[in-house]
Amino acid sequence: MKLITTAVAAFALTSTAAFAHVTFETPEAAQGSTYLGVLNIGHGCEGEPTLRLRVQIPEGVIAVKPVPKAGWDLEIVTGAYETTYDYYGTPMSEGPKELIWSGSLDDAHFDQFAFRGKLTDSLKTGTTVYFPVIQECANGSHNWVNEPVEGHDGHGGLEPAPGLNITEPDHAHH
Ligand SMILES: [Cu+2]
Repeated sequence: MKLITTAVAAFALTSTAAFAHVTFETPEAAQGSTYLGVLNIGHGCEGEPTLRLRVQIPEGVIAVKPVPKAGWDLEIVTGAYETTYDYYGTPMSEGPKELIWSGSLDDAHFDQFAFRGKLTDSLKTGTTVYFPVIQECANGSHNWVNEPVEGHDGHGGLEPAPGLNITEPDHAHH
């Protein structure tokens, strides 16, 4: 098991089809853009409903705001960033580091959890940024915190973290 120890890992293993896991609806976004991250929750835990979803915000993604969901409690854990970022002229050195939704999602149902955040220039074009997700159920949890492994279905201790590919900044095309 290879735990993600840095927020940004090499842009290499992106072809892993992850239809049943926790994945981003839009798995790529431009450097410097404001990203709407929509997480697909494909299943619960061995048939059990999901009771809590904890989404960790990697370094370099700032000013994050979660989208509230009816029937779910929402908690925002804030903390210091590793550096001070410029947010449209305002220095920003702290903010949301983890988003926690608490409620219930049946294993037979599908749902999405969303947030918006600024992808700073510190996130390099051509890399994949991973958002570790802990999915808690009454009978245990899925820890989507690993780098994807090619050719592995991603269960049994190798649950891949949802990844976001950073593409060229929009102004590069002008
Ligand atoms: Cu899965």
